Amino acid sequence: MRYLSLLILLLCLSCGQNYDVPETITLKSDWEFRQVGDSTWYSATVPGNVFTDLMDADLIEDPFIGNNEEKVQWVSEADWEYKTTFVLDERTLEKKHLELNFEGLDTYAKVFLNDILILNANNAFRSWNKRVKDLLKAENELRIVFQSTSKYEESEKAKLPYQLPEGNRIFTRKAQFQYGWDWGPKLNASGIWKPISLTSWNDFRIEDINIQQLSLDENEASLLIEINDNNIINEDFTFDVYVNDSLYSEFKNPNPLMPSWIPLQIKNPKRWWPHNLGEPYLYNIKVIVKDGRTVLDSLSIKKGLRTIDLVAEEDSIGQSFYFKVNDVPVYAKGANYIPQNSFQNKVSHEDYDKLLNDVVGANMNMLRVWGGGIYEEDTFYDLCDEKGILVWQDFMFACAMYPGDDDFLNNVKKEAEQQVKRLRNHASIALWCGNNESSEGWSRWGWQMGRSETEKEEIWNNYLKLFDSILPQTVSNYSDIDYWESSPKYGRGNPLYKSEGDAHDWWIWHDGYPFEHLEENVPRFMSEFGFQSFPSYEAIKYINQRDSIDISSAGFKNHQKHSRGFQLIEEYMQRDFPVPDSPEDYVYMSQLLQAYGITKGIEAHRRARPYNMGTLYWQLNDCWPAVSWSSIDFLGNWKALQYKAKHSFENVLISSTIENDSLETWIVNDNLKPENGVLEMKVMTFSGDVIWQDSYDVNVEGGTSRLVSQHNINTWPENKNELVLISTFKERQSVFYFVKPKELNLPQEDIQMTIKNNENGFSIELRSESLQKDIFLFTKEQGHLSDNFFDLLPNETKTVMFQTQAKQLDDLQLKTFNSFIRPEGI
Ligand code: BMA
Repeated sequence: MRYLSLLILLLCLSCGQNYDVPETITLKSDWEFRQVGDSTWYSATVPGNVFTDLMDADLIEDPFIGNNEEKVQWVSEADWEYKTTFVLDERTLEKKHLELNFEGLDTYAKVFLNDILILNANNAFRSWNKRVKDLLKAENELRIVFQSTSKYEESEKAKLPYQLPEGNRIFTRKAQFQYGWDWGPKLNASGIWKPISLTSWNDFRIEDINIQQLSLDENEASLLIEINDNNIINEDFTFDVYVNDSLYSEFKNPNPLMPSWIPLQIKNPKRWWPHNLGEPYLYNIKVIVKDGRTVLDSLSIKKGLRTIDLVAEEDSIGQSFYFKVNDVPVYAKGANYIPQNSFQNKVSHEDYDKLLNDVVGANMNMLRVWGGGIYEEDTFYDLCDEKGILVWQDFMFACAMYPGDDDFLNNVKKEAEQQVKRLRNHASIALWCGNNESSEGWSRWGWQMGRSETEKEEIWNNYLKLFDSILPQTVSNYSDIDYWESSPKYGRGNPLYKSEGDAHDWWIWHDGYPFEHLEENVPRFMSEFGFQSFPSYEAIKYINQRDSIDISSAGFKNHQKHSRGFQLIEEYMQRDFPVPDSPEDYVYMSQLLQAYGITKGIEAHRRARPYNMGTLYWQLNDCWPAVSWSSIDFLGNWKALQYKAKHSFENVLISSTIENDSLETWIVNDNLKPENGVLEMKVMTFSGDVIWQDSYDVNVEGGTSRLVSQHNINTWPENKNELVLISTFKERQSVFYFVKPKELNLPQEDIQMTIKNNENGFSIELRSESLQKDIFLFTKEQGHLSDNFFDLLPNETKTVMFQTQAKQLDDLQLKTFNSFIRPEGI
């Protein structure tokens, strides 16, 4: 936004105004690094981290390949030193104020400016500002020494008379997943992970703007713009406020010693909505501060006007858990989000844009930023605002109990203040949540075993200090967002998990329960449930650095971080699917298996609306190429789940299920308006012979789910494994099978494929005389298929668009689930 200052500067030149705006220089060049004690310096990238710098210097191999992760563990145990030099002109040196801004140092860092220690940083989630006018010269050196986190952690551990679950990571305020997770490598990075800049100014600088929404109705939005600065305000200052580029008011500051509060009314305000319910409209609000004819500073904020509430109230069932946006209950559909790369500097704006487009493209309206990762970059929240994606934001605490000493708590308090203030203007922020699974862990994971009562009390009291006092107070002091102590409210060991608050259902996967369990046990809001699958062929080839699909190499196995992961995939596959021999087919089947289980859950949750008001599966994305619960792999490829979730998340969903021999068909309508139409249902054989059909006039109110048809399945012939139900309602179609995939007696029939060039790539037409289930198209060419893993109905043509830069599509191949069905008796 400082660029805006420069723009204004140029404009002012042309309109006769003076300017004296703050100027910012980003210190990103000429950085070098070395291991502390070594004599050789190597070139470094800032922002960055020591792993990627070592890779760039060819000193280590890519830890995402094969077993390389193991070979680079020494890097985290060493201390590292970074330095740069920068030159300042006289004009800058003469400014009244000069401040160095460190947006993120990971983690224990001593910062020296011209050999003087100016900062001792100890929290990767905090930013640090240092006034340095007295220390700066024409030629300067900035040097930062990072101490390995384990040294500090060991010394903190020694101070405690007991051990806290889980491991030493709890002592260090940095991304917890970097210590290794069940989907991610142990790559504990250190370095300058966010930009460093130098800002200089004379009389005035805006530090931060907070736009409070005092009231909002059809006629008017009443806002209060709070400008935080550290300046003495001259009585002649004016604050010009622009709304969408039109001058709204020229405000004279009434009280020179107070922060500036500017009231702002917007008539007939347009609201911000999650994208599936309306337009995520954003106002552009700009403040320009002037002293007479001199422009001093300016800042723009994109502000969405909406109300948002978490409704967690006692009701006849237990405790509700749902979000209301603009007073309308919103069904939350989406996934849990983790960092996109173990090395944050490798995540580009384009990566954020693509992933969040994939979120919208799959009809999701909420992401949960999970507590073991990072508070995301501004870009992430800007894009969520723009694209209409709600964000459930965890504080960065996960699956552990944390220390309760004053130093730790004060450190966290400052972190929370900075983060809540940073994110409070974002329309997308729906909730702040204290931690991931710490409360559940304490109650249920055996963490209390072998501890004295006093010890337990102390640990739990420390938990309460942080999650029941410091964090909720910070959220309410600095924002109007709701706070939730821990996700889930209850673990699956407590039967209340189904009737109160949010739930994580890990009976599936961790406890090996069949997927049907999800249909039988629907909670009020499912904030986590998931199942693993293998990543794309491309990701597997990357891991092995070979062109063939090898899923048994030692290097590949290192990319499965769950101790029973392979075994659980196999068990579930045997239960519901055929188990293919070839690795290539096994990968395909694992993705179908994951999609089958998770969409079963999504649809059961949605059918249960309003008992259940949200379903967020675990997990959207990966931080490295891996076998994991993700629906989009590290390279951005959509797995079967992402395609199938797209259908299961559509605002209007036709969903069928069998309850005690009764086929029940539901229509779920997440739209605000009613949906009226005719539901056509037909049961047919795989070659298209219709054996039953019916139609129903249906009216489903907005924001409801309705059972629209019930039919006894025993009225149809015995061979349910050769039948399919096709239901259509207002151009939406659902395909439903009566038996498990492995029991289907699907015919073997040819598929005709016609490929045609078009402006954006290729169109692919497919046709077959009998039903083909789960057709998977794949090619070496990069691009995106409009649909994949779909069912092709008998004698119907399906056209898929392949968006790509490629000029040829010679290697397009397909798999069909039909080919895995062995004719009976063989
Ligand atoms: C949930 C998450 C993560 C974990 C995932 C899969 O509990 O919160 O901690 O990676 O399960 O085990």
